[in-house]
Amino acid sequence: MADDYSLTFYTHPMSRGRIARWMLEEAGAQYDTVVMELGKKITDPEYLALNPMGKVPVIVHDGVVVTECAAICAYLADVFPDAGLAPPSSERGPYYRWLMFGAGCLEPAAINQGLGVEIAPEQEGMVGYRTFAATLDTLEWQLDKSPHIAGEAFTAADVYVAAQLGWGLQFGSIKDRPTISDYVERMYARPAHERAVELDDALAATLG
Ligand SMILES: N[C@@H](CCC(=O)N[C@@H](CS)C(=O)NCC(=O)O)C(=O)O
Repeated sequence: MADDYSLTFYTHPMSRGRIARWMLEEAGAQYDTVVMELGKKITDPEYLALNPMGKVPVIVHDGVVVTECAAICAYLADVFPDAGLAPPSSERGPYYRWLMFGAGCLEPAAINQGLGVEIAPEQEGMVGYRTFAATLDTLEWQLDKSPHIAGEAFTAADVYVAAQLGWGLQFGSIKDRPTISDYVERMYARPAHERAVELDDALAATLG
């Protein structure tokens, strides 16, 4: 990636923006941060022109708008190839699989778990993630076989999956799952994660 790019990161430090921040730090990107207000609906027309959902995070890279944390992770891995955060294109099967599992199964499963949504046995066939427990069992099944979610190497899929598992551990919805806690601990020990947490914690402190 040439040095003369523009990259703006719209976020709030107490949001999913933390996932994107971690990924920006892994990629070694230079970026400007714009803090959005959370707690009431974003109505700023300029922001809604970037993301009509009125949600954070958003990145704008040389005029390209990317929303959705999983997409932001994948996009940054592609535009900062020197960081080595995505496998070569011929070997991307497991990478795509687990990144999409993170967005399509883990994210809704974790949110519904937090909201107390119960999946009745007769509903499991319709629910893409089956149940929260099945989703975690499946991640453990993979993590028992490889040190990273998509295999031997760390990738952008680890940022996305580990961040969500980390929140589950933090808020107590994931308990007694040593494979998962060991994985999150290893991912969180990465210097880029530590930098990202420091930056977001400092930002949060300025917001009071
Ligand atoms: N699917 C989005 C979800 C983004 C999201 O829900 N962000 C929350 C903060 S964690 C937000 O902006 N909430 C403000 C609102 O909905 O008004 C992603 O993966 O980035």
